[in-house]
Amino acid sequence: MPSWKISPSDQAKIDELNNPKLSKIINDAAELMQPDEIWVFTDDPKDAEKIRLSAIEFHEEKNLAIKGHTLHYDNYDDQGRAPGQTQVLLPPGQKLSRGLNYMEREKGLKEIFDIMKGVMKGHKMIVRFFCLGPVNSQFSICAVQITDSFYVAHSEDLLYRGGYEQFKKLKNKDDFFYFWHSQGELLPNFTTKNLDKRRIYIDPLENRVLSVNNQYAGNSLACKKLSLRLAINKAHKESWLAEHIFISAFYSSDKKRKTYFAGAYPSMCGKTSTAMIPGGTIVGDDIAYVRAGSNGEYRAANIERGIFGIIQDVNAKDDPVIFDALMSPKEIIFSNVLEKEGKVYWVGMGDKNFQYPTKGYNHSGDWEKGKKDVEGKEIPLSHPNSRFTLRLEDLSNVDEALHDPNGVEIQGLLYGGRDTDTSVPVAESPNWDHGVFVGATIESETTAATIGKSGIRASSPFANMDFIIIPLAKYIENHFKFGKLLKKHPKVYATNYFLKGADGQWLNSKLDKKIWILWAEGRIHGVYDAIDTPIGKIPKYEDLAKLFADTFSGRIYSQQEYIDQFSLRAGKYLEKFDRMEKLFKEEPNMPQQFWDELNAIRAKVKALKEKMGKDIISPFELK
Ligand code: SPV
Ligand code: MN
Repeated sequence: MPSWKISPSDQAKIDELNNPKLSKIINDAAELMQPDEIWVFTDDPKDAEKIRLSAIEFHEEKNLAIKGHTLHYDNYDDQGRAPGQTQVLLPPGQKLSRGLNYMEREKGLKEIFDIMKGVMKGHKMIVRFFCLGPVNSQFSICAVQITDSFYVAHSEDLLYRGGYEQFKKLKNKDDFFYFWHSQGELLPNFTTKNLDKRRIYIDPLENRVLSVNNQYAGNSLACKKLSLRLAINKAHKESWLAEHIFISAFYSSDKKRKTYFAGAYPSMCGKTSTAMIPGGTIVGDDIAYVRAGSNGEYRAANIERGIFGIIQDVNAKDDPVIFDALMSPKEIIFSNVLEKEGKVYWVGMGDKNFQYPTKGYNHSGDWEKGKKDVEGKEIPLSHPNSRFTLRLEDLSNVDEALHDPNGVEIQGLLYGGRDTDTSVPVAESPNWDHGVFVGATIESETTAATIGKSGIRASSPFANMDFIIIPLAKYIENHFKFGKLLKKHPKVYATNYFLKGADGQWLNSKLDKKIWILWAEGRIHGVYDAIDTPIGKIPKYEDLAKLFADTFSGRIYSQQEYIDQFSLRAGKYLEKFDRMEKLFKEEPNMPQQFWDELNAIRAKVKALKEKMGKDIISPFELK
C-alpha cells in the first residue's frame, strides 16, 4: 500500500490519460518524495481556482487590497537563478561549454535523489499538465509539472496553457517533458529553509528536470527556464530553434503596416520594455520556439501565455501599459516587493515627487529605510529582481495572434546587451550570417537575475548562454544552418540602449528604443536608406531627426546627439572582437562561418580606423 492518499477522482484523471510512462513518473515521484496526498489538476478553470486559493491557504501567497492581487516571497538568498547549484547531467565523457556546470549523470542523480528523499513529507504533491506553445500546434511540447508549491502551480497557471487535453492527443505517448520540484522544508515565513541543499539538475536523457529546495521562479517553474534547457536539446536534434526571445508586432506611424519582430536580450537589458513599446502589440516576452515555415519564413510561437516581468522601474511614464495593468483588479502575483497595509511598492514606481514608504515588509522581513544586510549593504525597498506575474490577455496591448497554432512570421530580429562603451544604438546586419555573428557575440553586464556579483561583462550568445545544454559551437552552428532552411530571412538588428558618453552619462532616454524599432520597421519595408559601415548599416541623421520629431511631438534630435550615439568607436569594437576571438577559440568545433564573419568585420574596422587615422569616426564621415 502506498503511504500517500489519492482520491478516486484524482486517480481517474491520471487513468484517463492512459499513458504508462506518465503513470509511472507520478508514482516514482511520490515514492521518492513521500507526500501525504496527491492532487491532480486538469484544464478545468475550477482546478485553477483551487490552486489559487490553496496558495493563500498554505501561506505561499497573501491577498492584497486590490482584488485578484497576491504577494509571494522567496528566501532573501533565493532571489535569482542559481547557476552554481544548477547542473546538467551527462553520460561519462560528454562535456559542455564555458560557464555551464555539468556532472556525470549517475552521480548527479544519486546526489539529488538523496536530497529529494522524503522531501514532501507533510506536503501535497500537485500534478499539473501544460502545453508549451499554442494548443494543437506543431510548435508545441507537452509537459508535466510535479511540485509541492502552490505558488509554482499558480504562477504556471498564469504563464502557461493547460495541457491536460493535449496529453490525451499525444501521438507518441513518451514525447513530453517532466519536472519534479519541491520547495523543501519551509521557514516560519514560508520561504525555503535549506538553500545549501538547493539543486536544479537537468537530465536531458530523460527529458526531465529535478529541482529542490528553491522557490524563485527561474529555478522552480518547470515550464520556464527548466523547459527551455530541454527544448534547446530537442530543437538541436530536430532542426528548429528554442530561443530566449520576445515576440511583438510594431506598426508604421500611419498604422498601415504591421510587422512582427522577435528579440533576444539577457536579463535586465530591456527585453520586456522593448516587447511592450507603446503602440505595439505583444505575443510574448520571454521564450519562443522557432521553425522554418512552408514558404521559408522564420515562424515563432510563444511557449507562454503570461509575463513574469521585472517590476523595478515600471512606472506610468516609462511602461504605461504594464503600470496600468498592475494598478487594476485582475489576477497578478507580485513577488519580493515591499508591502504596507495591503499595498505594494517597488523601486522606481513613481516620479521624483512620489512618497515611498519608509517602513514595511519585504524580502528581508520587517524593513525600514537604511536597513543593512549581513555584509553591511543597504537593503533596497524592493529586490532589483522583484517581479510581477500576469496573463498577457490581461494587458491592453495583447496581440491577436497570441494563440495562433501557426505562430507568427518574424521579419525583424533584434539583439541587444548592456554595453556602455562600444555598440551604436542600432545597426542592421547586411545578411543572415552577419546577424548570427551579432547574436553569438551579445555581451552584457551581469545583473541581479543571476545570483552573484552584478556589473561584470559577460558573453551570452543569443542571450541564451545559461540554458545551452548542448555544446555552444553546435548551438551557434544551428543558427547558421537554420538560415539555410529560410527563403525569407528576417533582417537582423544589433541594438544597444545603454551607451554612455565620455562624461559617464546615458546617451539615450529609455523611450528612444521606439525610434530604433521604427527605423528598423521602415528599413524592412524599404522606406529608409542607410549608411554602410563595417559593423552594419546605420541610420541617416535626417531619418532619425524626422522620426524623433514625429514620434515625440516635435522633439529636436540634434546633430551632436547623433554624432555621440552613432560614431563608430573603432577601437572599442576591435577590443570586443579580440575578446570574442579569445573566448570562442576555447570552444571546440566552432563553425567556420563564425570565424569568417569575425575576420571580415575586424579587417574592415581596422582598415577604416587606419584610413581615418583615428579611433572614433563620426557617422557624417562615413557617408
Ligand atoms: C530572465 O531572467 O531571463 C527571466 C526570469 O526571464 S527567470 O525566470 O529568472 O529566468
Ligand atoms: Mn528570460
